[in-house]
Amino acid sequence: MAKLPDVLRRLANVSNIADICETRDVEEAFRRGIDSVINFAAESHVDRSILDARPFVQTNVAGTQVLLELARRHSVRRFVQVSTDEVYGPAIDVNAFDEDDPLRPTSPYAASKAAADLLCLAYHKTFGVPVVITRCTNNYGPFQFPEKFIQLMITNVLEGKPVPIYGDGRQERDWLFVEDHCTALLQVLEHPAIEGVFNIAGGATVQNLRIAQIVLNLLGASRDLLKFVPDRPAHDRRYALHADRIAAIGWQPQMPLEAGLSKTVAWFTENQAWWRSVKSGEYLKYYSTWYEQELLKGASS
Ligand code: TDX
Repeated sequence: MAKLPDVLRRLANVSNIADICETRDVEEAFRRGIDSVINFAAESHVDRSILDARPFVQTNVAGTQVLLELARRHSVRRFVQVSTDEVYGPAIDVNAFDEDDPLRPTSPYAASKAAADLLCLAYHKTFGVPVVITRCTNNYGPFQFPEKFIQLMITNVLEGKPVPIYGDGRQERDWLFVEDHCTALLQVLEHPAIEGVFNIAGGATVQNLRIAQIVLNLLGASRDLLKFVPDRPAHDRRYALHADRIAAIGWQPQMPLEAGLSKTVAWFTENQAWWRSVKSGEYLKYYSTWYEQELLKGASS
């Protein structure tokens, strides 16, 4: 039997949970006495799901089912499914979504996360797996993969490259600092008696262009670096969540947006070796396929 650190190292190297199930590593980890699960594992980038939806279904849907099944068999104390505001679709005719609002995902990514949420609820109802689903708004902060908007922007500016802005740049997102998200998840994990769905929001819904301006100011860069590019297909105009339910169990975000952005810019400025190595190989292939081919196809059709 492999030692636990070996198993973790192997898990860290496998991007597809459905595949590792076949190696039985996950089952082995459960046998060693896991009492709770937080499922962070996901393919998470909307643009990549437009290029190829298959790994999103594999990891986000089939992978979640693997974990739910093992959680059921091993009678875990709690199963926290980390989901997303995107499952509700765009918040256009409402100020913000509540946990009981219908799911109307638009991208393949969002649809795969909605499917996983429904599987979790089904495992709760059918088998009594003690599931709690959390739906967070857009995360940002240190170590985030530089395909996401804020990190892509910071690293492109540091490389002297243009910053792609989709469409008119007036889409709105609510931004949640990663450490605030983690404290919310711990609260949900450790609470003695909860179930169901909890929205987690940063509380600041801001246009993309405003975020870009703050980041450019923090880096002392010119607005000329912004490059308006064709919009992402089916781009959700606005996300916003009510987070009263998690507030009622004692959580509030602590990080103001500008302070969080300043911390994030400082981290990426100081940790260039990390992101420069991430932005090589497969990343460069993805970047040119998406920004130099796919987006432009949409514009010319
Ligand atoms: O190059 C870009 N230019 C741009 O204008 C990128 C990558 C993004 N954008 C826009 C699209 C969105 O309006 O910025 C906004 C944020 O984009 P992303 O970082 O791709 O996030 P989003 O599509 O909002 O989805 C995110 O929030 C919910 C995460 O990627 C999901 O994993 C999470 O579930």
